[in-house]
Amino acid sequence: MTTDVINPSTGQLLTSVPSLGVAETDDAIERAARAFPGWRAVAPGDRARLLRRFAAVVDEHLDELADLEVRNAGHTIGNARWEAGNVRDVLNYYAGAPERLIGKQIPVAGGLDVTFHEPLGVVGIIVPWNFPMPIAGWGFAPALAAGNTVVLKPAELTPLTAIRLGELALEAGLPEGVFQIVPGKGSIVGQRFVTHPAVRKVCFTGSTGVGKSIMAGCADQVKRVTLELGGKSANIVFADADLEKAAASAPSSVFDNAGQDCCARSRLLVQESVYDKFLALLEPAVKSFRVQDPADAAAEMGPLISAAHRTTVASYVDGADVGFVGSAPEGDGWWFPPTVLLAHGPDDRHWREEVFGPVLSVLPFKDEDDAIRLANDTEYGLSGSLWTRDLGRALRVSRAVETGALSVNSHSSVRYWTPFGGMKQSGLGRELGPDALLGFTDVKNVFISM
Ligand code: TAP
Repeated sequence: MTTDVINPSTGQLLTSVPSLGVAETDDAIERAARAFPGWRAVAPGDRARLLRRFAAVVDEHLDELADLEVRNAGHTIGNARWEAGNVRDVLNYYAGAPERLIGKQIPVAGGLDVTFHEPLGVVGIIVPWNFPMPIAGWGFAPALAAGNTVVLKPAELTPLTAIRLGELALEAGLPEGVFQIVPGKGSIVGQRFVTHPAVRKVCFTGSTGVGKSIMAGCADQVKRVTLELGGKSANIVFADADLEKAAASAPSSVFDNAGQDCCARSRLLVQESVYDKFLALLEPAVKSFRVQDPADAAAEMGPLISAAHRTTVASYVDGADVGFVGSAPEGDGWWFPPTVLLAHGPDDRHWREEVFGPVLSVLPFKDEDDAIRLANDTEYGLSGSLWTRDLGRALRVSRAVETGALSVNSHSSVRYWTPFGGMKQSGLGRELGPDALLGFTDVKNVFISM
């Protein structure tokens, strides 16, 4: 079977790729299981060198990978280049790990007690369509560094960069079977990762609903699981903030990647004393946001991923109180303009649910307590921002907001050397930074009697 891959900027067919069934998925998993003993036995320095070589090969193909992502996912060329560079950087970062997976020596009577960070075996990684390259790299780089072998399922809509990364890994010298791409449907390939006993851990990024079913499925074999799920992050603007700076950066914090970003600051909370002033600053910033051919270097936003997704996004705008709207190309492709909706309370559907599109909901708040209450009034807890010049408030609110990543006077959430992941129903476990690595190992304690 094959799947058609579509360019979302034009709606045209790009290519077709294989869509694997259960038997082919089992073959890949079994190859990975056979490759595991050899890969875990590779000397730490040699495993580090192979990962650095993989990073170098990715770097040599950076333009090609970025171009593929522009065409397959509609990402702007600026973002796509950053994303390919992020795979290289994550590989280089975790290439430092094989030589630093250091256990403990614990004092005991009558012998020696030492701990080891043992690799798990085969790790199954399930990737969504919104950030195909980085999310793949955040899983496979630490998994491989810790000595595991990997089977990776890209989203059916966006398999091209993952398939290319699989080829580049072989070109870099990773042994056969250590890192395999298994394209196909989530309900077939992804499900098999959950049920096949040789897969010892599943790393899933995607919707909260599918994440819950994967967690339930993994319980049957007490399979390790990392979940990176949805978000409905708040961007809180206090009256004492640098309002010009906060307004200038608010559009990219939600419209970047056409809002198809789990960290999108899609709930804007503005202190009521500066609400009108802030919206007046925000309007020109939204209207001048450049939505155009993502291959154009000036583009700030491309199309949505599919026609079906555009219909879903539009359903949140229908009947809502529209504040103002930016512009988007007409004609072919799944375009949608940046849209600001005025919320009338925290029960509005567009305020509560993850839209996963270029739609920003705005609501005023009274004071610090009110802002914290509204920000936390959601099942999600992934990301967020707050804007203030008061350091005490910045710390108080940062500690009180229930999210895994928060930025003060900034919208950045992701650095490959700092932890990233969700609280509440936004996820389980952490990716990136030092915390992710140990999630790909089990601690073994050995006592030697003397
Ligand atoms: P999903 O429909 O959940 O799909 C994500 C991945 O899971 C795809 O590869 C999909 O395969 C696969 N999948 C679907 N059903 C499955 C099943 N029953 N068993 C195993 N795998 C299955 O999400 P999406 O629409 O692609 O992505 C959007 C969602 O992901 C949003 O909610 C967003 O917030 C979340 N997201 C979160 C993060 C982080 S870091 N927290 C990052 C990106 C996205 P196919 O689609 O190929 O069939």
